[in-house]
Amino acid sequence: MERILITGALGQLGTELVIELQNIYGVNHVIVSDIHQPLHNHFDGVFLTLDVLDKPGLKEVISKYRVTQIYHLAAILSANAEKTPDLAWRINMDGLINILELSREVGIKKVYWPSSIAVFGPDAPKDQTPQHTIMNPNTIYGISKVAGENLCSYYIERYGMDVRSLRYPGLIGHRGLPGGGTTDYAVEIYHEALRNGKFTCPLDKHARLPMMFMPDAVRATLELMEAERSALTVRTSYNLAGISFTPEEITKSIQKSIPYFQTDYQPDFRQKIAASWPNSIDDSAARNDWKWKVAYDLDGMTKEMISHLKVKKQAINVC
Ligand code: NAD
Ligand code: AKB
Repeated sequence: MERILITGALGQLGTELVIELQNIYGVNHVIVSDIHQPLHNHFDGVFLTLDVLDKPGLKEVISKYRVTQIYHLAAILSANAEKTPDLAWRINMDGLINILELSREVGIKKVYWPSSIAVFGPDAPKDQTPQHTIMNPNTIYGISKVAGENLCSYYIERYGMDVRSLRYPGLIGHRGLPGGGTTDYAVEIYHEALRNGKFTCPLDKHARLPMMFMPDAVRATLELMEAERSALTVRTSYNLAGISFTPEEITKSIQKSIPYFQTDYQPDFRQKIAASWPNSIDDSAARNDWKWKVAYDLDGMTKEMISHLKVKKQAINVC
């Protein structure tokens, strides 16, 4: 019987992944944790306040709940990381090494840890960025993700552990709000389209970035975690491709449902980060090894985002 611990579970990804993991393993087999308390009673089952820098606290939880798998999501994302690089490094790196060390000590069966397209810096090929290529990230977030990937690979090689990872593109979902990334604009734009009919974009209108709708990202995560270990050839983190688009293109997609919607552009420090990242990703290793296939395109995602956010807005108006 599996018992799953999720760290950083109140974030954009955790909010969605918890629901699917609870569906698979049962509500009482998923231990939901974050450094913060939930604002609303989001989740059924066990919620714990847990700081990933608190190694003894983590150890106690792992042992008390006889945890068998860990999804380690706690992190500081790219835009926030540039504001406090020292804190971002500590949370992203010390948090990961705490999880890997405790997993080694107690024999956790599988660890999931997300990486990011941020591992690629300005020297990497921009289009269809390959799985294995020059990386040289120039953000503290990207540097922590490259180091984290190598750390995971080290624990796999040295201790025979089963650690799995995906390099997510920017994730777009309607359940959780994003937590300080460069790609957050692609979530905020939908909220603002419905709220105000206009949006001020912090990126340039032509800033093309790899993105993915949340249901695809959650499915990719679960498919990777369920894949036969012997099929996995990438020990660091798998490239994962969804949709690549610019702020101008997502605006046009939204205008198909909300014709009066307008975006204006006031690029800030996030544009420099975006400019250092790929335009699109080659994920053939994921497609070959565990048969990954994306489902949503830009207009498909836009339709779903608008219809779910409209329902949410109506519910708020009724309250
Ligand atoms: P998020 O910022 O929305 O959530 C991160 C969560 O971690 C927050 O709820 C925060 O409270 C928690 N946290 C921060 N410090 C903590 C600590 N010391 N101890 C415990 N919890 C702590 O991020 P997300 O979008 O949910 O991302 C989850 C993971 O996926 C991260 O590793 C991120 O790098 C990766 N990722 C996300 C995206 C994306 O577009 N959202 C893309 C690529 C990779
Ligand atoms: C960010 O923008 O920091 C994240 C990511 C792509 O890792 N969304």
